[in-house]
Amino acid sequence: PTTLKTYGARAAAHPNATARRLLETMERKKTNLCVSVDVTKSADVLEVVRRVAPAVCMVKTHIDIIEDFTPALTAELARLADENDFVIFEDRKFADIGNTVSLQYSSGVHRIAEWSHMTNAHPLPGPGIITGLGVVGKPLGRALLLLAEMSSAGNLATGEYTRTAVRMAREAGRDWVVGFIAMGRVDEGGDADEDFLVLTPGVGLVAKGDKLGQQYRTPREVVYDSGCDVIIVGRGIYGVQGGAEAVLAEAEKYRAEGWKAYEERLSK
Ligand code: BMP
Repeated sequence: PTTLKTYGARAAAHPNATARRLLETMERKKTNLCVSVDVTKSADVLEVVRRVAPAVCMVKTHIDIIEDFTPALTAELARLADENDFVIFEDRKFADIGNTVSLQYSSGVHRIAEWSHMTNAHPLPGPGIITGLGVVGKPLGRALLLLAEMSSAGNLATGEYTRTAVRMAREAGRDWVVGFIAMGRVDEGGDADEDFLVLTPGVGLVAKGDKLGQQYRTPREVVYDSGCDVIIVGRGIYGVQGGAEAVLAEAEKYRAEGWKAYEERLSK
């Protein structure tokens, strides 16, 4: 199964350029940590990213929360990604018909496809959302994730919905849909050479949740117990007390925990 293969071996066999880049970076930097930079000013985004860069394989953005957005921010993020060897994931959660999402992905103020290596979509509207995003993203070598599950209490992405999301990804092909936002290995039972990435939010070493339904598990629960590939951590890292130094130290703590859980999983 996928969970017993190294990130490096998986990189070598992957048909999608962005998935390959991510898996190679994970192997090279020994990190399965993605930091979610959910702050609302450009300078603060860049400050957090510069701090955590050595510890991450990926930086996740919500570009629509930035109050002072200009294209200089995304240009600088792209530059930092190349300089520091990480992948950018805009957590856009597209959820409309194919024609609309292709416009939302390519156009508007944010022009997401221009700078974000990876993005994600809800499978809710049906396969047209995958095709519509693919018209824009595939020629650029981008990658798409489907939200097969969510971390928040009471969410509807369960059971048959989750299974249908996985079926939609298989039908779309791994050269475009490279994996899932999910809480575990939703892709079990696939072909031997199938390789989906599972990226998992709702990760915290201290808090068990927030007041708005978020639910946290530890890196070990996510990577070792549930077989996920990438841990996504937001407030647990950028929200830590103690300023910029403390942010990198905290990121390094999560990186080490996530990597240890991965190494133990390989010899399960
Ligand atoms: P935090 O670690 O601060 O709780 O942030 C989690 C991040 O992951 C947020 O950016 C949120 O939008 C995202 N996320 C999530 O928490 N649960 C999901 O199911 C899907 C997400 O994208």
